[in-house]
Amino acid sequence: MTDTEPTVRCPICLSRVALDPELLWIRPPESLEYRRLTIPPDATDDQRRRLLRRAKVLCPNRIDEYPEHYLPYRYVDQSREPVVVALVGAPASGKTHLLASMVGTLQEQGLERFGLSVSPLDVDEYERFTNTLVQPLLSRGRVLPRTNQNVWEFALGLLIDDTADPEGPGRAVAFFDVSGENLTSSGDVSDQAFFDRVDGFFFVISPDDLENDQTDITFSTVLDLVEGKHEKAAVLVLGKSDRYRFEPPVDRWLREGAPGLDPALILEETRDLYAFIDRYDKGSGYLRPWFEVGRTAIHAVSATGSVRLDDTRYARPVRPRRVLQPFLTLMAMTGVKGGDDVQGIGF
Ligand SMILES: Nc1nc2c(ncn2[C@@H]2O[C@H](COP(=O)(O)OP(=O)(O)OP(=O)(O)O)[C@@H](O)[C@H]2O)c(=O)[nH]1
Ligand SMILES: [Mg+2]
Ligand SMILES: [Zn+2]
Repeated sequence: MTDTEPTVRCPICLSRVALDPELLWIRPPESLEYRRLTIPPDATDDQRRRLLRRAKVLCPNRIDEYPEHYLPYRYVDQSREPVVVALVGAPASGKTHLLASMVGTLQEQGLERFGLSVSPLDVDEYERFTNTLVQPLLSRGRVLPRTNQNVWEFALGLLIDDTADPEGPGRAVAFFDVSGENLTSSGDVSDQAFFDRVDGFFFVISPDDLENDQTDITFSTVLDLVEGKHEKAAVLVLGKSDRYRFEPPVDRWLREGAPGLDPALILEETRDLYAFIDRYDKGSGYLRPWFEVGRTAIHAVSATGSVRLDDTRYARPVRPRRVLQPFLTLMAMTGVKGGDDVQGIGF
């Protein structure tokens, strides 16, 4: 990539972003302030690489529709457009717990056995995510706070290498986790420009709403506004499925573990859960993503393993169940994980 031909679009405001190695920024995890990063001209390649894992680029923010914002250097320094993932679901459906438990489980287990190697796009932001969400949930059994209304940054950025493709440069993947409240009105959703750039969705189903015959407004608001859905991928996530651990067919899938990248098993789980959701759904729109998005699959997960004790704590140690499965399936459906054997994933 050259400085004159920026290839990457900012997912927050959709401006093209050029890379100027002379103008980089940094924000240490304990700080709120951005400051200039100067890389000494005599730095070794290794030193340079280490610094660039913490560096940020100020977005030109062409239309001035959004407050000033920064992107990780490694997001901008890509030869292919990064992949953008959005979590969609009602307030309190469990989006943030899902993302935090996914990252915690990734840190613990990795995905090397499935041919994926995952690293932070931006070390400082990743540490911030770990300190504020992953550790409190998984190490201290804390209930995470509900997501703030106005976020102008993605929650998490990862660099994902397909180890079966050693020549491949890896893909940058950005995960947006906005508050469910912000997904209930068309005005608020259209204010979030990243929805015009999304490649993959997690549509998180809340069992409480499903059982109470409550229509999911967030699914329909997003699906009504997003264009080109046939080109996109979505995993419907039956969240909080610890609630259904004795109920067929969810019990079986919780007991037997996860299908990994086996297309036949993913299809079997998807079929089972489609029938399960359809039984409760009674036309409330929970299956709309299935009909409208190009490639879809359905998985049951539990981000916590059990219900919370009170407003702040979980009764038992937090043990996520199957949270890496939606991640893996979405990486296969968005092409981050390539290869003939995963072509059949997504229905
Ligand atoms: N039983 C159970 N409860 C869960 C699980 N995941 C989340 N919860 C509960 O659901 C509530 C909301 O979780 P959040 O992750 O904050 O939900 P959210 O969708 O991010 O909510 P907003 O940010 O307001 O849109 C919390 O009280 C959690 O305790 C789970 O896997 N099982
Ligand atoms: Mg949230
Ligand atoms: Zn921007």
